Amino acid sequence: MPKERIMNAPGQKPWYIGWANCHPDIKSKIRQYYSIPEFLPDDAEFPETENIFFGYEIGAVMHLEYIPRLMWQGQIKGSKNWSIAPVPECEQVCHKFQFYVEPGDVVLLDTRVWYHATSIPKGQFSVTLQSEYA
Ligand SMILES: O=C(O)CCC(=O)C(=O)O
Repeated sequence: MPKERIMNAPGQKPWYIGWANCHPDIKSKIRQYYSIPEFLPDDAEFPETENIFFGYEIGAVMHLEYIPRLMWQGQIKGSKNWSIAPVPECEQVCHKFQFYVEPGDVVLLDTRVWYHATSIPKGQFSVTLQSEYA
């Protein structure tokens, strides 16, 4: 990508990337910089892969995940808007909602049963670390 686009300079198309890392050497380097949220259960099972989402503006389109565990996600840099919607089976009792996270916030969401989309406020660069637990 040209440097102007990397930096999301005026007139450039924004970009947003989700990177699933499963390389053990990279994982141990990344884990020097964060720890698993302390409020997760001591006996929780964690996957070997973690995801890093970073970029500008666009975020993720509305979708459900097909993952084996519950998701947690820590906001590291910038802020992010989340839009959540129930699956059709729950629409009579569950409602759409939205929330906003800032650096230091941790989201716990069952992304297998709640549709979710994200967007980054204009002008901000968002970095997020995500994994799963059960
Ligand atoms: O953090 C994001 O922008 C997207 C996260 C997501 O789509 C997911 O956890 O399934």
